[in-house]
Amino acid sequence: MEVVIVGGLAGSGKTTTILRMAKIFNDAGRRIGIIVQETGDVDYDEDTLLEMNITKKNIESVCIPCSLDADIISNIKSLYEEFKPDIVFIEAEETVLPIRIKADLQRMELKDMHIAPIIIIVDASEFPLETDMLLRFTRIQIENANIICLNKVDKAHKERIAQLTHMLKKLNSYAYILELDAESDECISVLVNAVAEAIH
Ligand SMILES: Nc1nc2c(ncn2[C@@H]2O[C@H](COP(=O)(O)OP(=O)(O)OP(=O)(O)O)[C@@H](O)[C@H]2O)c(=O)[nH]1
Ligand SMILES: [Mg+2]
Repeated sequence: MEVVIVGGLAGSGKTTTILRMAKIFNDAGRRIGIIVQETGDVDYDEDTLLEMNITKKNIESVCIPCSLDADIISNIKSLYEEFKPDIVFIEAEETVLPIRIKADLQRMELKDMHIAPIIIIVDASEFPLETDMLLRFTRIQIENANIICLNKVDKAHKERIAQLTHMLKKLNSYAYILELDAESDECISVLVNAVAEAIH
């Protein structure tokens, strides 16, 4: 079971990106599970999930670290036992650090579980261009990301994207930064390939 943790600010495009990736992996025959801390406007569309036979579990306790850990662990365990997914996507609420979820998952020592590169989604049309403007949790998310998606590039000026890329590289020179329009097939397949290369 591969676990793909997706973080980023509210409205950055996490749900859209996860659903698009899930569809591609599902079409390739992988069983998909999703764990989400529901806070946003755009919910996962139940019909779409049903069509793809995706099992979704909601975590209700947001911003309470202890119960959050317990929730993620119990949800991952039951998902694993009941559904045996090949890939589980975790959509983290914006203030939650994916690196922390990763550490909690690693402590579980669940057999057959592998943590995929951490994905952080950034809204390229709105994300601050100065490091001083970043909230602490956002900065930590960027610093610890393995893949940073500059999403909504369809809405952002080229100059802004270049400035943003420069700023993000200063914070994290190791991450793979890719431009994304989560609503375009071509962009999503680049992301899916990057994830597929890292998982088995
Ligand atoms: N123009 C544009 N809009 C996008 C793109 N990706 C997502 N959106 C839109 O942005 C809005 C927020 O997307 P979501 O996928 O719900 O974002 P989220 O990060 O899951 O949001 P929360 O769960 O509220 O934190 C929706 O209206 C999407 O349709 C993109 O690449 N381009
Ligand atoms: Mg969402």
